[in-house]
Amino acid sequence: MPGIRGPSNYSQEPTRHPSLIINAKEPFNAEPPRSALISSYVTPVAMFYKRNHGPIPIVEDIESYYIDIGGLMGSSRKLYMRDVRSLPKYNVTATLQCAGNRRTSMSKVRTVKGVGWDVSALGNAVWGGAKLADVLELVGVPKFTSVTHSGGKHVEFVSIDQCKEENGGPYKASIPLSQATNPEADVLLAYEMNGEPLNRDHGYPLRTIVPGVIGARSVKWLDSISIIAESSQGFFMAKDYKMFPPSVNWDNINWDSRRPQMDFPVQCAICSLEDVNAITPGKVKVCGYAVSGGGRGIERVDISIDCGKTWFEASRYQKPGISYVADDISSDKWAWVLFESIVDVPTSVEIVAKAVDIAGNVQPESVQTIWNLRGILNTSWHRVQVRVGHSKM
Ligand SMILES: Nc1nc2c(c(=O)[nH]1)N[C@H]1C(S)=C(S)[C@@H](COP(=O)(O)O)O[C@H]1N2
Ligand SMILES: [Mo]
Repeated sequence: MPGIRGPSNYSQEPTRHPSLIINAKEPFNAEPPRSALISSYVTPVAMFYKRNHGPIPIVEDIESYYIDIGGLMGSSRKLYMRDVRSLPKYNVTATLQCAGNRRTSMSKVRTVKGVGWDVSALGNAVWGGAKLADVLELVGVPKFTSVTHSGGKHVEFVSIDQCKEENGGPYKASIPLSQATNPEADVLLAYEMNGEPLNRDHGYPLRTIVPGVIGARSVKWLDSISIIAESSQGFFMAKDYKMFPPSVNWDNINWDSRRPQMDFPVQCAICSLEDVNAITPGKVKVCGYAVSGGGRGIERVDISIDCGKTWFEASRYQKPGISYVADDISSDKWAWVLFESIVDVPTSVEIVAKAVDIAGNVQPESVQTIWNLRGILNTSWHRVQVRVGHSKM
């Protein structure tokens, strides 16, 4: 592939911010500290979680870099960066969340397989690029197509990185063609993040952004795009990122029995407090994020300090100073909301948060009921313990 190369070892990794919490070194997987995550609505690139399955690719010559687009669409062609840039540019503010966010706390119930994450395997960025619907139209697939004449129903994104799960092959994922050709779905071929060219960690020179869907479908370092009949058979679609019932274990698992996870469910987490914070009695600021998949806004965030017997509502905002209205055109539909509440804490307690989205979906109370062997989609009520005392602990 001209212009870009996927190294087979970790000798040429980019430098990263020293305050990131490293969950795995090779491949590099890291998240920001909780407090840094909620210090701004748009997450700075340096503080954005990094989720990789192999060494970071290297662009050797951006002029000769192109992606191949083909498959079940009657033709194929090469798409250079200048072709992508010639299409209208959109800036979409969208939260990317790894399906493994909060896996560490799920693994405390029963062991799960996968990289451990606290609550910061997500971030909110302004992604700049061309709409995939425009790109597909450019190559002959009209808007709002769900099946092509040759039977194509999915769009597969193939990267250039070398992943051990793929036996050294590239990362792949797909989305339905109907979503890819719907301009309202805001699926992007992005070349910018927060107004700057994507950096290597986040997919330079070109990645997919699929708003409202688990991060695993937003393929970085694109090499090719292909219209295919069924959803991608790549490892991360077919044998990973599927949600199994609690009864399924590694001896009785049947991967084909479940569909690849796409939208993520409603989620929230308190980020102003760690487990276990020692505080002095009195007012405590409880802040965090709430987000739902599929473009569903956040209707409410509830806080409790008596294990869920009574609740009060936190205030929500996206842009500071502007009140957030779920589902309103003034709000960023693909983006998280931050929440804030002042709580009076006289004694040591557990502080709990849960969010409700505009469809009325609520987070489940306990992690036990949603335990699954891959440890994905832990969206249980988020709990932090605070210890009240006058002495330093
Ligand atoms: N090519 C490629 N794309 C990828 C991945 C990867 O390992 N390789 N990881 C996926 C996963 S699981 C997530 S959660 C997001 C993370 O994106 P980020 O590192 O920009 O935060 O990228 C997705 N796209
Ligand atoms: Mo992920």
